Amino acid sequence: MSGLKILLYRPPARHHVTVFPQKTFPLGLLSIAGMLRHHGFMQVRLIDGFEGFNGEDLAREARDWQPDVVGISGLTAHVYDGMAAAQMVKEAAPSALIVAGGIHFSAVPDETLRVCPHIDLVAIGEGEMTFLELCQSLPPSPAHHDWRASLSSVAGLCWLAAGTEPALNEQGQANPDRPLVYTEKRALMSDLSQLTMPAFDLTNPDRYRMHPYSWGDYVMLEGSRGCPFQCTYCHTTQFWQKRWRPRPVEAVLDEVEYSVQQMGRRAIHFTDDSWATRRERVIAFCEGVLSRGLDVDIWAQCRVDDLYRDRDLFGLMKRAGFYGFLIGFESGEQQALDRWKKGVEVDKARAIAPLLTEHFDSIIGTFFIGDWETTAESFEATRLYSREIGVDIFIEAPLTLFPPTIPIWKSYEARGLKMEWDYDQIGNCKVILPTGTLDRDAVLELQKRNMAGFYTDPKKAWHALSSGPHSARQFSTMIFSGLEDAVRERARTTIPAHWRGRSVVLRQEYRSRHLEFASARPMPVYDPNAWSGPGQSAA
Ligand code: B12
Ligand code: SF4
Repeated sequence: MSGLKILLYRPPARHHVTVFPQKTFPLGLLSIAGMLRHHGFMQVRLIDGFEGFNGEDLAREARDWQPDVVGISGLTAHVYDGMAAAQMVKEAAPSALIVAGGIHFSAVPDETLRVCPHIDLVAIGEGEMTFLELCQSLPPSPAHHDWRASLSSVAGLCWLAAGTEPALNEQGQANPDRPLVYTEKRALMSDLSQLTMPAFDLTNPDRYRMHPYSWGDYVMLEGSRGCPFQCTYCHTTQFWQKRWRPRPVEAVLDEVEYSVQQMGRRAIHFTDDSWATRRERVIAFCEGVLSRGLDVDIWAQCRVDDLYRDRDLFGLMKRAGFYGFLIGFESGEQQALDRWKKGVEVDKARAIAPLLTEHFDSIIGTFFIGDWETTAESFEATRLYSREIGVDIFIEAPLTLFPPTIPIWKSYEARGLKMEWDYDQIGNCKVILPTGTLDRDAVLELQKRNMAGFYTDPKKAWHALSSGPHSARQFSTMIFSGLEDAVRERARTTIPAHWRGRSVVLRQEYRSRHLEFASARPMPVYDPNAWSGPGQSAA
């Protein structure tokens, strides 16, 4: 058993997540914690921003407990809060080694380390094995030792080389002369049966909600990782490397059973990008739920083509507890879907629409405002299409280009367009891009018109409210969370930062530093093969 003290942190969410539950379990960190414990690291604590904690709480915990390693997780929406937290932890516990990981930091390790020198290293990619091996390789009080030497054989890490020049330049940023060091590339786990049960006991499950205003008996589980498709706008394709890896059905069923029997949770939300990728798994899972006598409500994200293939299984799925799906319909124009390599046909969606309505009480349809080729007619086609297939919840989101560049970002830059770098905007999907025929204002106007048209249409409201309890809850949540976001945004812009705490002041500083850094450098091109061997400089 190891005495290493490990503190994990997920920064808070700044905005409501449209219709999604705002307060979701930090599954990535819980999975890492489960793996650590399984290998004898019993001193693991977790502070979750989604539970209402922030950088001040993390720093307090770090001061009192003096952890050896602090792991900070991050989507693009969490970057500035994560960096502010790293600085506050370093001040509170100078001997802690600070590791940033997760989908955003993995994409831009260079930028992360240079903008926030308090982050010691970035763990790139899938986290369980990297973090475990990192902890196994560290000496006690790692930051006071030569941790770089200890970690050079752990795959999937990146740090700034130790140097004789000062660590920080006059602006307080990491010295640009320090080269970057990548260890060997971390491969995805070949077999997800190696995963252990997430350490749910590190959280207070009652703090999480399927929706902010309802459902306290909720839990988030994972059935598979990744997606075999390669839609041109999707960040998942890069992080999970276009591979779909299932967990054993029995392990997933064990977790469902544990959730019901040990945690008293029966509203299950699957995080899978594409839950129904394999027909035989759909059958095995549903039959397993029924044969184990589990009384659950289940929600998952599925693709149109998978649901079309399995339309004869809708009855079985319903009996197993499925009440609804999130489906990425994306567009009512087939040529747009083909352009984005979606691999889906609008006619298949039309064919299953009545069956979906008949069997499930909540269909959330996501659509997005497309690329340069999108026209005013595309908006109208999408509006009509969403009505035709009868979604209960309609989400039309802007095309969001996450770093590192997906090809579409470069195509916009090549047209001479000034891109938005602010991670508060990108991370919360608030960037509006122009198209070949529409400027930003026109795009925003059309999007608002489609969204407002849906939510102010009494027929749609009645349809959603009368479809069933789940759909009614989601519809009302959508309206309430939108209002709450507007109030919170107003508070942010009117209450001075220094009244709102040090983490808010620091997050603003990191935002400015990042914007300065980004304007001086082009968006890096994602190249998964660019990593050099252990200990070599890649700068
Ligand atoms: C569930 C989910 C959510 C949940 C919870 C998100 C969360 N913060 O945990 C909810 C519904 C709240 C959500 C919201 C949003 N989401 Co979301 N979400 C997902 C989804 C489907 C699964 C995430 C998940 O739990 N995976 C399973 C766990 C095990 O994986 P993981 O969290 O990535 O953790 C692993 C590694 O990343 C790594 N790791 C993670 N943290 C750390 C930390 C350390 C120290 C280390 C070493 C490793 C490490 O190790 C973990 C285990 O391998 C992903 C898609 C995907 N497949 O990744 C999108 C995804 C993460 N979401 C995305 C987006 C865009 C959003 C929203 C902006 C949507 C919106 N329009 O509002 C919001 C942002 C919310 C916010 N402000 O925080 C994007 C993120 C892109 C980006 N660069 O940020 C993704 C990738 C979807 C996509 N295809 O584009 N989301
Ligand atoms: S199907 Fe969904 S998860 Fe898969 S690549 Fe396309 S958008 Fe991403």
